Amino acid sequence: MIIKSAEFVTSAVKPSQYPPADMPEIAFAGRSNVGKSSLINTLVNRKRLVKTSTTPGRTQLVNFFVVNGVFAFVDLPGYGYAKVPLPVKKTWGPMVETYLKGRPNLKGVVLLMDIRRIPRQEEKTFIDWLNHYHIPPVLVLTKADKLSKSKQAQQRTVIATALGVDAGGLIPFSVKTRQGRTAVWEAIERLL
Ligand SMILES: Nc1nc2c(ncn2[C@@H]2O[C@H](COP(=O)(O)OP(=O)(O)OP(=O)(O)O)[C@@H](O)[C@H]2O)c(=O)[nH]1
Ligand SMILES: [Mg+2]
Repeated sequence: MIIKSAEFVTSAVKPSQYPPADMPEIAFAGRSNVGKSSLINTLVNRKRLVKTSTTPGRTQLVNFFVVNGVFAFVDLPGYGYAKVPLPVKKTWGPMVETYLKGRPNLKGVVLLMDIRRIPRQEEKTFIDWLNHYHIPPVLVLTKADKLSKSKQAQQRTVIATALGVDAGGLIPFSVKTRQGRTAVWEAIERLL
């Protein structure tokens, strides 16, 4: 994918604030602090298109970006971070669910998981839920630079088993080394 442009469009909490559904869209989801905003920046070769944070739970809105003027990326707020205030937690579920269920131009969801963590019920439920709504998932294992190549291979198998998916379908990725960038793009291009 050759990136000619990447622009922030808008932030939304409800459908009336979404931009028009006039181009194919890919959303990025995962626990807070897993590296969603960092992945988007790496994909579009920009350092700060999307704000990343040292404070987990910073992305609390549905943020829309347009790439090359022809498709959109959506940075979803992270889930499961304990320090997010309760009122924010209560709006997270409905806000994300409303987006995922009601977006006619949504072509797929990139689900990010930390390569060092064994996914729990949350991730499994989310994948089942995506399947139920016929939204194809792309599964990315972030922060791969934190593990050696052999440990990465091990974790990939452990995570695949925990999720009940094929290990080949899990893409190890790192912002630091850019490992996996091409593979993630290939998966996204297939969906677009
Ligand atoms: N070592 C390493 N650190 C990473 C990687 N990706 C993200 N990080 C770090 O993890 C932290 C969180 O990254 P973000 O991209 O802001 O995560 P997020 O999922 O968007 O977080 P929220 O918006 O809070 O849900 C930042 O300090 C990043 O620098 C990676 O591949 N390797
Ligand atoms: Mg973020």
